[in-house]
Amino acid sequence: MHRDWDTFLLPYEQAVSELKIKLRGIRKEFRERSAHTPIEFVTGRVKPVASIQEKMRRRYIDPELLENDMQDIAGIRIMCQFVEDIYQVVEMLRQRKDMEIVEERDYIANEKKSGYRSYHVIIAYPVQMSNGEKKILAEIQVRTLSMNFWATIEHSLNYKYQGEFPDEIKARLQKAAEAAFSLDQEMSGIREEIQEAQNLFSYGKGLNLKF
Ligand code: 0O2
Repeated sequence: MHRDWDTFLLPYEQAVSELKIKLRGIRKEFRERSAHTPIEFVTGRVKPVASIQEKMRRRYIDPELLENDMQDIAGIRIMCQFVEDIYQVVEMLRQRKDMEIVEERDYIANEKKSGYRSYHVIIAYPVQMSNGEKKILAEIQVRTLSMNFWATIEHSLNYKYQGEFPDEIKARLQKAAEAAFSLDQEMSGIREEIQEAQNLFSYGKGLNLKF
């Protein structure tokens, strides 16, 4: 099947741009109110064509069913300070009227064998194109900074080992994943202290105080 990838990916690019703006807007809104923001930062990408093709081969995805069977062509990542923020963000996503949640995968309560943790939300998102509305699927990954640190490192090692990690590296990565999660739990334990300090800090900035 011949596909014009540029045309195919247009609504996905539109969706990623819109979602980044909307989610960054939430962060801004919290900051304006000087409240603790559950969103630390947001990134997004459209999966490169080579990665789409590789995943189609690996997962035996029928090219005719690509739009339905590959849910992460449009990908958004929301980074949070605390695990509790993740669930607040997910609840905000559930309440939104501009997207429909089609699936949720809690890889925090059910971490992957690799040690991977994140909360995945698959949404159906309507994009207004010149020839009408197109609903596309997008994957929103919500994770703490610490989960993101681990996933980024593991992902880059994956390129080197193509998923076939030597046993020692695999074990070290699993250990590192537990250490990262333990950091999250420690931080959650002193969350109120930290947030109080952060509120003081942003209050100070508002008054132009130097501290
Ligand atoms: P990218 O864009 O390079 O990150 P599968 O990919 O087959 O395991 P599935 O069903 O497509 O799984 O969806 P899943 O597992 O909910 O989410 C896939 C995405 O989650 C991956 O995208 C990663 O971004 C992330 N992810 C899942 N498991 C791991 C893991 O063990 N380590 C890391 N670092 N990330 C993981 P892709 O396809 O890798 O693309």
